[in-house]
Formats: sequence, C-alpha cells, structure tokens
Amino acid sequence: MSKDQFYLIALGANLPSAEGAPDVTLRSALRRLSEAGAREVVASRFFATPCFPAGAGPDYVNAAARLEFEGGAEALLALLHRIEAEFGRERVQRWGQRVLDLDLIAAGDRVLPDEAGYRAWLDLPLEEQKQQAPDRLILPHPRMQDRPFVLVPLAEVAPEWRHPVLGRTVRQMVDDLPRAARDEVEPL
Ligand code: PH2
Ligand code: MG
Ligand code: MG
Repeated sequence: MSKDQFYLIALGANLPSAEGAPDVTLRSALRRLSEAGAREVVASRFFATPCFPAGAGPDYVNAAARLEFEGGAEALLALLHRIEAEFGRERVQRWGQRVLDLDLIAAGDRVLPDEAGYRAWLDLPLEEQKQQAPDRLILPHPRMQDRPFVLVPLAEVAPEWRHPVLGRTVRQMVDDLPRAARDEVEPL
C-alpha cells in the first residue's frame, strides 16, 4: 500500500437521521463507506462527547476510522460529502448540529495545500476560524490536535501516525490534551 492511499477520518453525529440514533447512523455510514470503495476500514469504538462549542447542541457520538482508498484525497472528500447527503445532512450552519459529519483528517503524511498554506490555517485565531471556512482541502485537519473527540477515537486506530507538520504522534497529541478534556470522551 502506498502512503498516498492511507486515510484517517472522523465521524460524528448529534441528531437522529432517517436511519436512527447517532450510533446507528455512524455504523451505517461505515458500512456505506466500504460499499462505496473504501477498503480495510478499521473503526474505533463509539464515544459520547460534549458538544463543542459547549452549549451549541446535544452531545455527539464520535468515532474515527482508518481506511485505504484508491481515488485520492479530493475523491474521498467528495465521497464523504455524498454519504453525508444520503443520510440527510444539510450544510447550513457550521459547528452546529448534524445528523452525520464525516471529516477527512489526514491523507497519509501529505500536507495540503502546501506547508506554507497549511501553517496559515494552523495559526488562525479561534475568532477567525469561526468566520472563515477554507475553500480548498487543508490536510491534516488544522484543528485535529485540539480536539479530544477526534484524537481519543483516533488513538484506537492509528496511535503511531505522526502529524507531518507538528511532528507528534496521535498518542502524543492525546497525552498533550488536558486530562479533563480527555476524560470527557467516554466510550458508549
Ligand atoms: N463536530 C462539530 C462541532 N462540534 N462537538 C463534538 N463533541 N463532536 C463533533 O464531532 C463536533 C462537535 C463540527 O463538525
Ligand atoms: Mg465536517
Ligand atoms: Mg466536524
């Protein structure tokens, strides 16, 4: 397997879909991914996590998966969006409530769009993150290192994956989190 074909994704839901409750939706979305061409899909357990930002909606169910995919990062992103749409996801409000969120977290050890473009997103202050959404694919996900609901599940499927810009493994990034934040991510 070439490193280009290895991907990490994060899954989340905090509203019921036509399939059912968030955990049922996530299980079903993982099955859809395999049917649609993702191979060797290995998923974490499911976790209950407090909504970020606090108070913006009900608790989430989150999970992570690693997988192989032939088509390239843009094609995988398009597939993730297609599956979100199939499950009734409407892209209205950022960071609010969703029936299914499938986020591309990393494509092997690639840095997109390039190291300089990546660093600009990495350093963006929180207030500006709320105003601006990137119009192109930024990888690894520029906020992954801050998010217990991404890192804790990810540590079950890719503990040794190393962030190509920060130089930290997933396991190390989990250890870097405040303990209280880690403890809020609880297996279902
Ligand atoms: N996703 C968001 C916004 N807030 N909070 C939690 N706990 N889990 C998420 O997956 C999540 C969130 C936007 O994608
Ligand atoms: Mg998303
Ligand atoms: Mg998300």
